[in-house]
Formats: sequence, structure tokens, C-alpha cells
Amino acid sequence: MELTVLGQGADTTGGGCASGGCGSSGDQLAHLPEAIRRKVENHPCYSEEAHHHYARMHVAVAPACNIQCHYCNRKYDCANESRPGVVSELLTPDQAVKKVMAVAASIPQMTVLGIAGPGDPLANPERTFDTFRQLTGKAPDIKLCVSTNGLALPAQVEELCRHNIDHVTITINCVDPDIGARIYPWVFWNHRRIKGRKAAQILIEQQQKGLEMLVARGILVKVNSVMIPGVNDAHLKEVSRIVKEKGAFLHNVMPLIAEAEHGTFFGVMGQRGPTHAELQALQDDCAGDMNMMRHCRQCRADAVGLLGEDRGAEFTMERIEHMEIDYAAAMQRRAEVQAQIEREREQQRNRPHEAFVALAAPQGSGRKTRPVLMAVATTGGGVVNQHFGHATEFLVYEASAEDVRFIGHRKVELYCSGGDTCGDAESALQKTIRTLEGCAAVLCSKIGFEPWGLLEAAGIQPDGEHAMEPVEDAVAAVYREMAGAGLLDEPAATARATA
Ligand code: CLF
Ligand code: SF4
Repeated sequence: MELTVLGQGADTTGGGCASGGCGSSGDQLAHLPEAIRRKVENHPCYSEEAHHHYARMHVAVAPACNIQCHYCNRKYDCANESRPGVVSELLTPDQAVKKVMAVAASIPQMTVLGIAGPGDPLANPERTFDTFRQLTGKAPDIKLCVSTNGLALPAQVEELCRHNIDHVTITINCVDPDIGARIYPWVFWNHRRIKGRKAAQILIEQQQKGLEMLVARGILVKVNSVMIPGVNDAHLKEVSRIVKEKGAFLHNVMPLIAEAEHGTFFGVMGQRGPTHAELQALQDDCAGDMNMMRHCRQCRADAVGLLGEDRGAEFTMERIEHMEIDYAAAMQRRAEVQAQIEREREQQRNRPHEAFVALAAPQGSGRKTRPVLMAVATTGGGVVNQHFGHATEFLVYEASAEDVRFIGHRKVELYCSGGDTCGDAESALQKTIRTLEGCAAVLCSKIGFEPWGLLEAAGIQPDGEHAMEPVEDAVAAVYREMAGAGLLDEPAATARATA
């Protein structure tokens, strides 16, 4: 049996990223041309494996927007990347540059600066490009990244190229104006507000043109799509096919988050978002045609840190104003820290193959084992290193007899605030256990007695035996243990697990 555990020297020439998870590992990047690999390998959004090690930050310099989306309330950040209902502190370009340099000096693994709101960056070209222009000179070791709804993109492509921007995200929710008319009530185009189908048509044309222009210039394009059940869910496979055909590098299908209290049209109208299972099914459907991103955290327009953590509170303008930053020294330290990260990644890639022996039931046993989901608590670094009670999110992997693959993440409320015991706030713990529904096991560095018992009672096997092991190794090992114990035996016709 050919074994294809992500990150383990598996043969990716036949599938590569197209096999489903974008850049899930160094191996999946191996088939890319060197120039592209360099752009991707330390970008936490463009490489799933990189997101365990490298951080990004956003600066909220772009307040205005040139379209209206039914899932957006202008009081909050651009919901094309951020979770709706989140408000970021607006910065001037000068403040933003100061903040970037302060963060870069404090978090040496921060490799990417993105502008993603709170409105549309390209609807605020002076503020956006002033920020990029200053950073190109002052912090040349930071990658620049931008996210847009695409309406103003064709007009700004030349300017983007002048600023050495290698990564652009376009939110494309449809290629059919009839569907678009159900998502976008209006666009502001040529000094006029245009409504309905015509508005959607203009937006779609500009998005597609912008995509083609960027690809022609060698810029890596990620396409974000918001999955809106009953509106564009059945259509997104077609979107995926078309943007791939045009050369997009990566597709990120994100769930609609619509709550009445956000005051959005969809929220007020009771439009629901997709379930975990629906989102995963669509991502899997699209994966045949496209590299898929599955690790997006829909981060806010002023997010700082590893994906999934937000260290923004450490870098308020008040604190930054008083910081003295020696950026030349910071660049040297950044280079050292990043070189060390690369050495560790290399070691992880080259770790002994014995750790990845077949995941299936013992040879000759005649048993078939079913795929299962496993949740992992990690603070980053690609290893199992977090106490169960300290996790605010769990990474979810699907383990099967063939492979281990990353599926997504699930956010939970923190219920343990310290000490060796967990479980004072039982309701939060119960909620966590409900969030982990469908997982066969949860891997963490340590776990208290009470959650252990409650997880077991809920049919989820807690496991603290693989602390500090690389995540995929640990998941594979637990799968082998469970399979060996006969816990995963099942008829062949079992449906694929869903996150
Ligand atoms: Fe920011 Fe976006 Fe660049 Fe990443 S985020 S501008 S591509 S640096 Fe990343 Fe955050 Fe998801 Fe965006 S996890 S919301 S995809
Ligand atoms: Fe809101 Fe972003 Fe849509 Fe503009 S593009 S309306 S800021 S979600």
C-alpha cells in the first residue's frame, strides 16, 4: 500500500496541492517552481504547514468600501475576510507603519503584512499604497499582501505591481449575475450607485479581469468565497473551476457567519451559515478542481500573530508610540529566528519514516478500519503542545487507513484559566465537548481528570501520550493504536467522516 501521510515524503507528483489541501506540507509545495515555492513557504495563509510556524498581521487603514455585501454591516470590518461583528481600530498609514515595525521586532516569525479592511483596501488607494510604499523601504523582509472585493482591481493592478505585492486575495462569491444580485444590493461604479443584476455583472467582470491581469503578471492570487447555503453553495464548484482555469493559486471557501445582532441583511433575514459538514463537503467537492485552503480563521482587520491567536492587544498605538525600534537589529534577529524555524521544519520533514508505518489495521488481520476525525490542541510549531483546558481552538484531522489530512479547525471557549486542574466552569466544558462532536479522539499535552471522564463518556478518547510530537505523527500513532485495539473496525461502506 502506498502511504501518503501529509508532510512525510509522500509522492505528490500525481496530486500535489490539487489533491485537496493547499500546501498542507512542505512536500506538497515540492512540485512548485522554486520562485513560487519561495513566495508560499513562509506565508501562513498560502501554506497550511507554514501557518504552524509563521505569523501575519493586518493593519486597518482602509475605512471606505465601494460595494455592499448582504453579509456586511459598515459599522464593522470587511466580512470578506474578517468575522462579521468585529471592529478594528482605524490607523493612519504612518501609525500603521510604526505598528508593523514594532510587531516585526517583537514577533520575529511575523512574515506577512496584510491590508484587509476594515473596508476595501483598493477603495482607499492612497492610504493603502502609502502604507505599502513606506514598508517596502523600511521593512523589506516583510511580504506584502492585500485582500479586495475586486471592483477597483483592474485599475490598480499596475500600482500593486509597483509595490512588490506578491499575494492578492479577491473575494469572488459567484460568476453568475443572477446569483450575485442576491448577494450584492449595489456597487459604486463610475461615480454612480448601480443596483441589482447590473451591479453584480459589473463586479463579476472586474473581478475576473483583475484575476487575469494579476496572473499574467505572476502575482499569486487566492480567491475567497463566502458559502451562503441556498444562495451560492451549489454554484461555488463552478466558481472554483473557473478561477482555477484562469490561474488562481488557491481557493478559500469560508462559512457565512450571519447573526441578527450583527445587523446585516442576511443576519436580520435569518439566512443561516453552513454546518461544519456542509462546508467540508463543498471544500472536498471543489478540491478536485482546485487547491483548497482549509485553515482560514476569518481574522479581523487588525489581527496580529499566528493564525488562530490574536495578540493585537499587546500592540495598541499607545504602547507603540513609546517604543524605540532598531529595525536593522530586528532584521538580523528575524533572520536568525526564521532560519532556526526552517531548520526545525526540515528536521520534521526528514524525521524517521518508521513513525509513518501503515495506518491500517494489522496486516493479515482482514479487518477494514474506518476514517475518523481527531482534534488536536496546539499553540503552533506543528506539534501537540497545548493543555486541553487552555485551548481556544482545536485543529481537526481526518485519519484513515491511507493518510492523515488536515480538515479545519473548531473554536471553543476557554474554560480553564490556569493550574493543573480543569473543569470549574462545567457549562463551558460541556460546550467544548459538544463542539468536538464527531471526533473519535482529542490529542493534547495534558488534560485534567474531569474533562477526561466527560470526554470518554461522550465517546471521544482523550490522549495526552503524544505531547511534543509532530501533529501528523501523533494522529497517525493514535489511529494505529485505536485500529490495533479493534476500535475502528467497520464495514467498507462507511461514509467519509466530516468535520
Ligand atoms: Fe491577511 Fe488575507 Fe493576506 Fe492572509 S489573512 S490579507 S491572505 S495575510 Fe489568511 Fe486571515 Fe483567512 Fe485572510 S487566515 S482571513 S486568508
Ligand atoms: Fe463589507 Fe467588505 Fe463587502 Fe465592502 S467588500 S461591503 S467592507 S464585506
